[in-house]
Amino acid sequence: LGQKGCVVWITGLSGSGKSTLACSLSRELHHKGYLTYILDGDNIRHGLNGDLSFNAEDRTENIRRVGEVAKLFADAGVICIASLISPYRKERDACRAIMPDSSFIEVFLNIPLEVCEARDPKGLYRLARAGKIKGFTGIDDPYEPPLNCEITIELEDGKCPTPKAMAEEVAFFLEKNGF
Ligand code: GGZ
Repeated sequence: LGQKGCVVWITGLSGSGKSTLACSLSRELHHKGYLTYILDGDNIRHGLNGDLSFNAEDRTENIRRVGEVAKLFADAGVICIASLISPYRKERDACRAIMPDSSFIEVFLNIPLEVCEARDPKGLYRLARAGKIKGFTGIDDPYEPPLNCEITIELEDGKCPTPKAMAEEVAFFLEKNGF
């Protein structure tokens, strides 16, 4: 007990490893005795946000709703891990703005498009390149990188850090900042 709630907001391209980091971080924090909850864009789009598409207006609404739900979890004292592309800076900043000071931790998974595209875990980039998915982030839809995020995760010597290494970096930040 004594845990302070917060929102860890993971942003990055499709295939950058957001869901993997969210799971790994959640496991790492559970191990240390923290209560966490993951709001994953792809999952939430099957339920709460099942009415939303990928046009700009619906992505904006997707981000807004996840931000509001994340805030509820944080209010309840949970470390809420939100992982969605959230390509627009303005909407991410709006989610930050509704949170108490310093309790919105933005993590930018800065993995180059070429690397995400080479991974293509669901074959979506291939479909986007073939014009079968329109408005795919990074291909024919914008991604606006954060300007002032708390944590940036990048390739090291051309390789992605392991899920465990990424999770430890975020967990270290949380502990250092009193969560
Ligand atoms: C981007 C898309 C698209 C388009 C379907 N653009 O890698 P994934 O498959 O599992 O995660 C992506 C997910 C994106 O949902 P988010 O809620 O995170 O997006 S946003 O924050 O922009 O609202 C991808 C899949 O859905 N997907 N079509 N056109 N990603």
